[in-house]
Amino acid sequence: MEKEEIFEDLRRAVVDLDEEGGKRAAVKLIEAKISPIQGVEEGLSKGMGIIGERFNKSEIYLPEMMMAADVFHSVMEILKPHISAESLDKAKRGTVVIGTVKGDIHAIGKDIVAMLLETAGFTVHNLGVDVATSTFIEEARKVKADIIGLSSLLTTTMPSQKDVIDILKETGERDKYTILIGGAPTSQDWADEIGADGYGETAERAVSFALELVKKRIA
Ligand code: B12
Repeated sequence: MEKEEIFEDLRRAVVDLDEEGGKRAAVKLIEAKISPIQGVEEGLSKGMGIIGERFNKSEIYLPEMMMAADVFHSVMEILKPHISAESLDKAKRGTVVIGTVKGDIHAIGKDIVAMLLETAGFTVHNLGVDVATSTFIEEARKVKADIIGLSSLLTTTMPSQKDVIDILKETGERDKYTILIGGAPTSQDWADEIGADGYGETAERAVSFALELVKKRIA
């Protein structure tokens, strides 16, 4: 079976809320030795994008969006054990505190980023969703984080990413941490505007960014 066909099956499974079909496609992907990360990015995530567009046009409603998220999670359970960074040596590369900002309960993208950072050798403290600004800062201090990752999926919660940075500036701690932001409505422009160090459009990009930053620190 062609790679593209499997990606299409994964996309369709999310869009059609077809959990069994999604699991079958995931198994085929693994058997065909296709990168599971590519399966997530080219298959499942694209399917979620279509779900988002349909929700926007009121073609589907919240229950369908929740069911699509459930399909995503179930299929991820099959892919997760195969997502490993064998090519990367596992020396600890740094500590990351990551979460979805206050008022926002979107977890999927943030969890993928957390998982890939972990497989790339980072120690990851995943604070979950709806995380208070003060919690990000307290946890970062407590675990002596190198990187703070802030996820926001709603335009209304994006300002909370800025709040974290502003408070760190006020307390004189801004330079202690590398701040990465992400989530569908965010952008490089927004990262520049609020003074974040980086913007990760995809989880893969987030990881390569984190690795580049670590290299720079060591150099
Ligand atoms: C699934 C989903 C839900 C699920 C979430 C389930 C869960 N456990 O996560 C549920 C049903 C709960 C939900 C609820 C709501 N949702 Co919703 N949701 C979505 C949907 C369809 C997909 C999001 C997703 O999981 N994508 C797949 C992942 C893999 O992609 P991702 O999150 O973008 O993450 C990738 C990158 O952004 C990046 N990344 C993400 N985080 C981070 C962090 C860092 C540090 C870095 C570097 C990178 C990074 O890497 C990830 C992997 O590649 C989007 C549509 C969309 N296009 O995004 C709407 C969407 C985000 N939701 C929307 C809305 C409006 C809502 C609700 C307000 C609906 C309502 N009326 O109640 C509520 C809000 C609840 C709240 N307070 O948070 C809107 C937001 C509109 C806006 N502009 O603000 C969207 C865009 C849909 C739409 N088109 O209208 N939602």
